[in-house]
Amino acid sequence: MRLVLLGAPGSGKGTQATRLKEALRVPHISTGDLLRAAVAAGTPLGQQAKAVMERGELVSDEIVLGMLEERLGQPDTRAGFILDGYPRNLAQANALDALLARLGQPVDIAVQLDVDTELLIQRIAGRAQAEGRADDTPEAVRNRLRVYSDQTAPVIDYYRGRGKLACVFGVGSMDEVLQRVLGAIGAT
Ligand code: B4P
Repeated sequence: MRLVLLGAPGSGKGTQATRLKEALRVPHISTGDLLRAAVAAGTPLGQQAKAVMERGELVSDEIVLGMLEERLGQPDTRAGFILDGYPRNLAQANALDALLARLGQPVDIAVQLDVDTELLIQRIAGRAQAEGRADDTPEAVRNRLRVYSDQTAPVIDYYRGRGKLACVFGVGSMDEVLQRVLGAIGAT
């Protein structure tokens, strides 16, 4: 199963991907995690990405695609994967299709986690207290939500237009949402 998880910041993509990888037995690839690891390791790429992420903006398409291409080249992705946080704009959606066509591994389905904005803000505020992530400050969160509605929301129509979109209500316990996602992708 090759699955793309779409949703606003705080919608539960990372949370559900962690659970889905157990259920589907395929790796979870999060571009946010890959970028945070590069920042923590202080690589040249991480140094470039750090300030951009802290402002809540998108890291350049070129950097993220390079990282993703390297990850998708690893053998554990042959059985499938869960892509979390990519694509985040239409250019990334097109680049992903081209990359996966080259690999002969097209996306099977994109799942959109639908959560109200007020609840997104509450969830991220909860995580800010618990984890202190550098881009969970109120200003960065406002920016991330703006970037999402301007640049990432059109990606939902991209997959809808290709008949590959499933919308899932993302409010409820984490296990309830997981069951809905599994139902939507026919994996129950
Ligand atoms: P990400 O790491 O993708 O962060 P995110 O959008 O905030 O989602 P995340 O997965 O962390 O949160 P989740 O919804 O699971 O991106 C961070 C930054 O990296 C971006 O702003 C950008 O700068 C850069 N980046 C990443 N990918 C990029 C790309 N492709 N191109 C360019 N730049 C890129 O969870 C949020 C909180 O909600 C958690 O605390 C969780 O516990 C809670 N929660 C989840 N489900 C819940 C539920 N059902 N009930 C209650 N709480 C729940």
